[in-house]
Amino acid sequence: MYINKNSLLLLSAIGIFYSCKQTGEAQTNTQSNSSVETQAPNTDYQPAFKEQTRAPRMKTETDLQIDIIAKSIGKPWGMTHLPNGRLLITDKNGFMQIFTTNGEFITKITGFPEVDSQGQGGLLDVTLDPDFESNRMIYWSFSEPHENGNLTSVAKGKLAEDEKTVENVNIIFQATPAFNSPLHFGSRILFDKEGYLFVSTGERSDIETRPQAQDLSSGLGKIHHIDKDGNPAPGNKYTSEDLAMPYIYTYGHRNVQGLTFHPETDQLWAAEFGPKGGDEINIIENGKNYGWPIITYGLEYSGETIGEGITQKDGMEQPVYYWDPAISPSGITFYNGTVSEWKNNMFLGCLSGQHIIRLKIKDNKVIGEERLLENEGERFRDLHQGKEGELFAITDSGKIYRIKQK
Ligand SMILES: [Ca+2]
Repeated sequence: MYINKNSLLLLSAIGIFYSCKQTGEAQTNTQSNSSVETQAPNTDYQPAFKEQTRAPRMKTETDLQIDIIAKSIGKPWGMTHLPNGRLLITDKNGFMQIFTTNGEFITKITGFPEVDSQGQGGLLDVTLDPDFESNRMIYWSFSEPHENGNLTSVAKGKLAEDEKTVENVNIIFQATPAFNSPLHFGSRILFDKEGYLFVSTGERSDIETRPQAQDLSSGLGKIHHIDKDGNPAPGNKYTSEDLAMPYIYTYGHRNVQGLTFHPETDQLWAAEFGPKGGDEINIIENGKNYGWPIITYGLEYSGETIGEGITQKDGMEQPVYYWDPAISPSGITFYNGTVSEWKNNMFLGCLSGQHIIRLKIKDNKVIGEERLLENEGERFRDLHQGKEGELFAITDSGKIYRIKQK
């Protein structure tokens, strides 16, 4: 049969009309099939709103140059960059190292207080004083040995001129009580624009300490807000008159290992590990309760429900986004470097997921998800945007990746 151009148009119009009649359930399936996640969830919990999980798959169009710039550097956990652009990277075993942005080793820094590096503990995150160029002060979080076990602590010290030691070390904060566990230290630290420090802690992954995430007299399972000497930041909602720890900014967290500010809105965003499913990202606002362990989209590792097995409750915040199965988000960062299609996207380093997640966010909702470096077989521990707009990643196997536009 001879088909002219008009008939083709007519046929495609019929096709479009026909496919429109197939909407409803079929289209919902198509949408969920377009997610990067192809495995079934562990639960039949329903999201509180449709953009809360399994966003549509997306793909970076920009040509990327991805290099492993260093290998076998130790057990890196946190990183930042010095004013000259070089990378300052912690090592779980209790020291830090400096590398160039090409991965060349410059120096090892020692002189830190003793750390308990068993399990998830050790020398963890690092950040620079906002006035580093004049005072050379650095701040770090670590699991501190204690007669009752260990706890998440924050210390500060001056980076010596020769960059080989820290001087005048002071422990400024301890997330009490101490507990004997190698797990869930939280431990990202981040300065806000006013010069106050946010510190995340975990609930120590034990049935005994887990309820303390909801307890305002405990430092566990919180995001704290403190000044450079470890005093409560002004404006914290809970005071010691409320029988609360006055350092607490938010509560109801399981184990927050990701903290970052949105480059345009200045909102604080956090990522935390769920149990079996239920990893979350949240927008962090003063005084709010993020629900753990009362509400969660995850299960016990045994498959049992957690508590009453509920996902929503009045007075408790819903995550902006969650994952089931778990991908285990550690360090996170928003991107505002040279890759223009990545502007204001969130990147998350994933441990069990063994990839880097890129999320496109619009009006505080996730509208696209991409998995990067998913064939590397690496546990990505922290991400950091370098001075020249490169994205750096460190892995539990001791590699430094550098990702930039070709
Ligand atoms: Ca939550």
